[in-house]
Amino acid sequence: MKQFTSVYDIDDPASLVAEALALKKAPYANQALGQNKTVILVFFNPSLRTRLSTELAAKNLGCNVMTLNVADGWKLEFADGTVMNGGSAEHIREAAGVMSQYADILGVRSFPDLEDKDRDYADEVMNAFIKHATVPVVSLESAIRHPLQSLADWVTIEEYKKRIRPKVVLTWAPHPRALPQAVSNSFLEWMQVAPVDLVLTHPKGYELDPSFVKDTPVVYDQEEAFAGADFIYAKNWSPLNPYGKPQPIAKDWQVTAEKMTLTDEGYFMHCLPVRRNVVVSDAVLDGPQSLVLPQAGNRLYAAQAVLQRMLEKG
Ligand code: AN0
Ligand code: CP
Repeated sequence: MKQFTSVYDIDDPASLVAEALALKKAPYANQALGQNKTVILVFFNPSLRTRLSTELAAKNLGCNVMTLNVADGWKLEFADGTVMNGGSAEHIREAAGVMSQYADILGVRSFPDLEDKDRDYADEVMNAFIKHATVPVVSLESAIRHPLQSLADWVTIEEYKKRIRPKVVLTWAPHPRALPQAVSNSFLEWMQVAPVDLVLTHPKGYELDPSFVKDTPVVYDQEEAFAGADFIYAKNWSPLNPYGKPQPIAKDWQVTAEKMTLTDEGYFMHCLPVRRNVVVSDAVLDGPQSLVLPQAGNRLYAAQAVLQRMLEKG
């Protein structure tokens, strides 16, 4: 596996889910695989879960792991053919080429700037690393996707589902800041190929990109969407139009205990970090229906399954 950036990099995503669940039972079974192998994780943006779970996943496989948190001082140039007489000190061609000599696998996190949709959706940073690195690249969340999160989400749904084909609802929820669409885009992509009935609900004006929504049913009435659901997956995202500019929106899209009663004793999911009593009420988050901690726990086995495949088939 040369890259892990979306569900389309995987021929058999259900098998990858099974591999993650197998690793959960025996996380140290493949420690010889990573012997004398090095994983470098580059973070252009902050992280709690992705950084720690991916580091631990690499260590569980016996790898060395080094994390580079990019501070403002390291200005990388991504465009080709530029005259570098401005603020950028180093080009991705050299940076990726150098890091590839120290690493067997490179992981990269890079958020969108939420100013220019075309530029963000070109996923420049992730694609530049893939182009110029000579080792496999894992997305640790790009401008438009968060595949390790979605894989962990699928693993969690697999563990907790009470019927063969559960109803899974992705709902928009309020947030005080403009957030990326990456988690939601990816969740749609992975759930579209998972054995679930997927429904998307959001206020008018928060439509996601059609290339990600595809034929997923969109319901503008949140309570109608929640009816009979097995899993409620909440996430805020900023609008595509006007791009990255949150609109004043009634806070009545918060997920509450009352709304959860519309589901079929459904579970609550969120990728974290979550704003309490903005995105979701304390009663839901602290109640028995909340899966946010097991979901974050599964980030470890999702990352480990992906790294394992890269080490085996890289
Ligand atoms: C980020 C986002 O929405 O993409 C990271 C989520 C995993 N969220 C925040 O920055 C709050
Ligand atoms: N869910 C997630 O990716 O969290 P971090 O931003 O803390 O890595």
